[in-house]
Amino acid sequence: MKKALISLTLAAILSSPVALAENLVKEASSEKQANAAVQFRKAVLQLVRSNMGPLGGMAKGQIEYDADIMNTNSMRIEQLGLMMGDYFVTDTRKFNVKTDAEDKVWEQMDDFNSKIKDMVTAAGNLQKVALAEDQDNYRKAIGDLGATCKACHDKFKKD
Ligand code: ASC
Repeated sequence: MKKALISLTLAAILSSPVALAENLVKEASSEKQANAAVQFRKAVLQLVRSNMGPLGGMAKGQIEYDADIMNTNSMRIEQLGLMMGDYFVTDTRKFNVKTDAEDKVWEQMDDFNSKIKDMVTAAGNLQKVALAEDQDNYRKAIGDLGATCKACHDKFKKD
């Protein structure tokens, strides 16, 4: 009885896609599923963009320094970064979808995920700067975060 329970639990863990999601590439099974995957990953990126906007404005001096907004937005970007890899697991290359994603996303998924990790790290750092109300370093911290967006776009986004 106990043995059966253990092997059942083990089987559940081993077949769970969640535990391994970061490095799994899963081919989309239909055009409908591929289109949904494109829609969802765009939604995540749009949310990053909407949170990045005010930060960019602050770095450029177009928007007044605001540590609360910086804290909130950097925390959101960190969280969105933590889910971003999961939203790119579905490989849509086989289908005729309208996407800015380069094929390299699925050909070089480890590098793609490593660039996402850079964004998560930079967002975490910006949050620290915001919480410390460190007004000498926030522009650089925002710039460093923006640079991680650019590094990924340069390689993995069609222009
Ligand atoms: C933004 C935004 C991006 C990045 C990128 C950084 O604010 O919408 O896609 O920063 O421009 O280079």
